[in-house]
Amino acid sequence: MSNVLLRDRVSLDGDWNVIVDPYDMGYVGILGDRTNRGFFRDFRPRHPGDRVEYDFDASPTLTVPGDWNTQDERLFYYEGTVWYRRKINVAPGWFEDGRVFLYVGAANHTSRVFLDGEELAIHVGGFSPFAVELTGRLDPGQHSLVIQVDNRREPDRIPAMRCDWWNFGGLTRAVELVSVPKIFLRHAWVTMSPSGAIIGGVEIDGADAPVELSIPACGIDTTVNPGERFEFAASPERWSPGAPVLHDVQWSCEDDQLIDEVGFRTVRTEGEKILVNDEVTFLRGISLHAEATHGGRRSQGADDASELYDHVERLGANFTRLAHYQHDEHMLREADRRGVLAWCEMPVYWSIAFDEPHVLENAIEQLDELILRDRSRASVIFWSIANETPNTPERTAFLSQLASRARQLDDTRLVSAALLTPPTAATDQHVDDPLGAAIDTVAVNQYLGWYYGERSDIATTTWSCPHGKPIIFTEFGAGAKAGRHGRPDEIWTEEFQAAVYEAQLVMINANRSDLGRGPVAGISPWILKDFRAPVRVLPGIQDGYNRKGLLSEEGDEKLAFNVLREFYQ
Ligand code: GCB
Repeated sequence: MSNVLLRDRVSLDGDWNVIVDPYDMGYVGILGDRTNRGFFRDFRPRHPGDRVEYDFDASPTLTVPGDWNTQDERLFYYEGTVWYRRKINVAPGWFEDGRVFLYVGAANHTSRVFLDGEELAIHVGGFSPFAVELTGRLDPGQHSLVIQVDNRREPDRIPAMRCDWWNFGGLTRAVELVSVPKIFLRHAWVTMSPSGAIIGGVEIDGADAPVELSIPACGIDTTVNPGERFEFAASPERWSPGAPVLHDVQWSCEDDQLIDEVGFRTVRTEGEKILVNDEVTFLRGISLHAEATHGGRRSQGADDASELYDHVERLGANFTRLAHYQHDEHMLREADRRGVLAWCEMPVYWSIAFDEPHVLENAIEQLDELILRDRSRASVIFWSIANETPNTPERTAFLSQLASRARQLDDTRLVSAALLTPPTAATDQHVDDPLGAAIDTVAVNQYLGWYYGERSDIATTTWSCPHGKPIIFTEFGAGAKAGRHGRPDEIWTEEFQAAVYEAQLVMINANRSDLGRGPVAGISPWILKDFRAPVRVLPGIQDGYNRKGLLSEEGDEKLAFNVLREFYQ
């Protein structure tokens, strides 16, 4: 279900009792089969001789939402299963007439949901939301809700065995009960097509019934048919980067009603340019991980989103790359309110099992969960299907299918993927990846002046691709430890990082498509803030952090922050 933030909800956030279960014995028995006496039964001894070898009531707690790694030192590097248990006390009268769903904002990576001992659902994917219907199961009284969360890295998961970020485990986003009427609006979305029409769709659950749609700013007050795409001509005041205008959109169907705030803007490409509201727009971006501005923990919720976008605004960016997975819905709503464009991304990162049909199936599920949730957000202009994947026929076939699926669900936005450039020092960089044919913009992660190439050559480097499409530098950058100073040729100093930015920005200016100088239509340097990554081991410098942030992990600005800020101003 989508539009959950617009609905009546009962929060299940707070302390949950947890059992850490590295061998998964709360689910499987000694011979590897599913046990019937697993932790999900939430048993308590009924008499002194009763053999129950676990006890949620006496077990420690973790705060939900939150990663487990930064809440308990012993779980810092933990990858495995943790069982979460929360009692739900249902008062008489609750949920009597309508339906009720459990909604989990994100649980990394695979989770199973149990209510009163019964297994109800499994969800695969660590960053996208899911709903489980509990209608008829929450009579007045006390209930046991158990969620098994397992963040192991596995070859057939997405992402798979390796990535350059912390594998935060747990119920990392809000967990809520959502009540809706018997017949309800399961999905309802509206946006603006590239030609400026108001388009959208609606799906209802429970019965077939007409849906009323009212958007006063568009002069729309009409009935729309569930399951069909609608399209209306209208000219509302536009949402645009830096000038975010949101309009009331009201949906009603039988007893259900949703009131959303939606912005309308167009986005399209023309040759090597990107046009927003038919104006050629250079993307002044910045990349972000979902990590809070303080404490090196997973970010979640409206407050973290607002703090992250405060920094984005101070930088003067008009675009954010939300890497490398689906971020919290609050991030996109914040971007809508602030007038900042956004790139949403799938966790198809580096090498995954591109030849496994069930992996493609899961990628499609995860993509659906992202697009169905965020299709009405004006800020979102890109669905990105992958980051730095190997150029093989299996990869290209897999990602071409994801690109088609994205367009099937939403053909109003651009589809892209961040590609690997061959790590060469050449000053005429040619990005030739067959995936370029299947996507609307060719996004390139390039590390000239850091992983390869002389800094002195950066400024004169030129870029091309065989597809005649806009190129976006979705990454460039250099590492620096905040507070470390020295000469610009001394690695890890703020001066070194600032000098790489200066050279890159000269080159970027000389290749900008909005100025008619080349194919580069935008940038989102890597990255706003230092972020945790277990692969970053250099003592005294990295200490478990990727140091390419413009801000330290505590939000202190490095010199490069101002270099980019001045460029954006
Ligand atoms: C990349 C990856 C990103 C890494 C970054 C780095 O190309 O896309 O996830 O964190 O480089 O710092 O090396």
